[in-house]
Amino acid sequence: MPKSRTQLKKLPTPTQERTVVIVKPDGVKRGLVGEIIRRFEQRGLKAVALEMFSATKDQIDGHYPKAEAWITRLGTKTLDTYNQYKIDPKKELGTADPFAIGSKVRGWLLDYMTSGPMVKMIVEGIHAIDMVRKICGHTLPNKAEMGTIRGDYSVDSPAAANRDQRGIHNLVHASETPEEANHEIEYWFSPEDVYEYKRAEEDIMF
Ligand code: IDP
Ligand code: MG
Repeated sequence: MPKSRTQLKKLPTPTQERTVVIVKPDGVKRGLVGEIIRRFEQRGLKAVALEMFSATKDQIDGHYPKAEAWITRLGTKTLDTYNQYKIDPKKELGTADPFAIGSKVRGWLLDYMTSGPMVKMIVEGIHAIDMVRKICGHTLPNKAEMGTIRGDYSVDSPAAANRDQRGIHNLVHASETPEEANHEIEYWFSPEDVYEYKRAEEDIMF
């Protein structure tokens, strides 16, 4: 017998995802927690876990990937910006090796992410991982489009941050891939932190 439309509607869509958003210390200290959460909610994405916390360096060390490819990519992003603005990485950082630069940046990140309280949340919705990244905007505030959180509220760049030997202040963290999202959900939340509920619009939107 064919399934009724009602039954089909109850099946979860294959693109329903959960992702992790963390309002970083600069976002909390600038009073942007509400504004940041609002942007996800207004898009139709749902907060299913939410908490203020402060992290230790060890915890942040376990949060960010340790794979060589990830660290090299972090350094490559910096080198791209240096090329664009004709900054000599050797003069600025003592090396032009992307892995060495990525390792430095990763270290600065531990300081940044432990410099004050943060707010962590799990955001759920259709294509949540990519949608949340889009709402956050480009990693580097100097490249982030207007209309995104980073584009509307931050102005930092690798050139400025690296000179001060600190992480780029870009207000939010958001998981980049399904693997990162799964790791971060397991890492920062227990099953009892997560709530299931229906938003009023769900019947109309889907
Ligand atoms: P993402 O946060 O957009 O996923 P990633 O490349 O994963 O970006 O980098 C993690 C964090 O490291 C960034 O959000 C930013 O705070 C910081 N960061 C990235 N590149 C640099 C840099 O060149 N200098 C200082 N900090 C950086
Ligand atoms: Mg990332």
